[in-house]
Amino acid sequence: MKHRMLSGIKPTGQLHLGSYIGALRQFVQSQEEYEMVAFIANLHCITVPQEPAELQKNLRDCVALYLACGLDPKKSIIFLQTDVMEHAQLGYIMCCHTYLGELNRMTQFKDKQAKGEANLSGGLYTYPTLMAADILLYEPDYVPVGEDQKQHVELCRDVAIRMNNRYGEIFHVPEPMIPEVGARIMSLTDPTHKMSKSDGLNRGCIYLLDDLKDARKKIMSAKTDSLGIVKYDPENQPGIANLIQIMSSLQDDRPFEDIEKEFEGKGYGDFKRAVADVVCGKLEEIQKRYYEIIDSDLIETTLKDGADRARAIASVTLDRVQRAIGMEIID
Ligand code: ATP
Ligand code: LTN
Repeated sequence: MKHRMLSGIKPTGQLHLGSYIGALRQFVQSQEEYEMVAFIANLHCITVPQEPAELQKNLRDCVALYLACGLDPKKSIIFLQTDVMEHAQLGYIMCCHTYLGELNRMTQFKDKQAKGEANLSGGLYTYPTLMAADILLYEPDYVPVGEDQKQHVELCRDVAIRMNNRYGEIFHVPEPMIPEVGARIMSLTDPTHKMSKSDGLNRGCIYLLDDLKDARKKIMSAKTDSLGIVKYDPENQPGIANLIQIMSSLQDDRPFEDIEKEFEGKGYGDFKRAVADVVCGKLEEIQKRYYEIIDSDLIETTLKDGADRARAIASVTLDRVQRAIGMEIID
């Protein structure tokens, strides 16, 4: 039997090269070998304020991009989180089994709080418990995510193990799967921070739907250093190391030494032009398919079929959990 893999993306904005390399690319590669469950975490989107029209566009774009990047609805289960009510219900149960001390250790929330952002929501604070439910409902063996999500998958494991000890084996405990290369793609303007949609001016972040000319410009003006050598040395040359990672991931995990060799004795201009060619080639391929899909009914049919298949799995898990906890009376 195939092992199962599950992951989700929270499209609070447009998907970018970081989410593609750190996550989406793994989903696509995995669907041959694993039974892939890939969902769109729209409940997670509203943990921060959203404009309804913009949110809807981002969700539709996200489904179209899943498909454009190569997820195949015949092989993978693709659905919208709110189409499967079991997420919210198990999320509440997980929340009731998670300690405040555990939530207080989550660095993503602490970072947001430290930035002094006003009116952070309760949903943002408890979101790792909903994420635990997202995962456990489908009993996956692996959860492919970028480095920033590892702590949340570990929390999910801790709470699942604790509940298994208390109620019997109600959950299958999964492992996070972090890619060796590309787990943390950095901003092009500040290679000490991760590439993110919350990057102020957006010059450090390449969106999958960026105009190709803009994407090229962002790479050509990426921050580098004054050493003038194309070498993978994240400590002393974080900008160049980031570009090497981007190039390697988009060229089927091409070895870093191979890239270093090709650019031996050449300037950063030549190297950046080559990286821009590779990135724009990939974006062009994705965008071509995106425009074929975005106005077609493939989005609706994919989500309908995906939700039916997802519900069939999730309802069995939720029922087992509620029964074990002693919450159910009728069948
Ligand atoms: P952002 O910081 O842009 O808001 P996010 O991590 O909050 O991104 P998602 O878009 O849901 O939100 O991320 C989807 C997946 O992509 C997650 O598994 C995340 O770990 C991964 N990911 C996001 N940014 C990067 C990055 N810069 N490098 C590698 N992986 C990333
Ligand atoms: N929290 C993740 C998105 C996410 C997820 C999940 C990833 C929600 N539920 C379950 C893997 C498994 C994020 O912010 N990127």
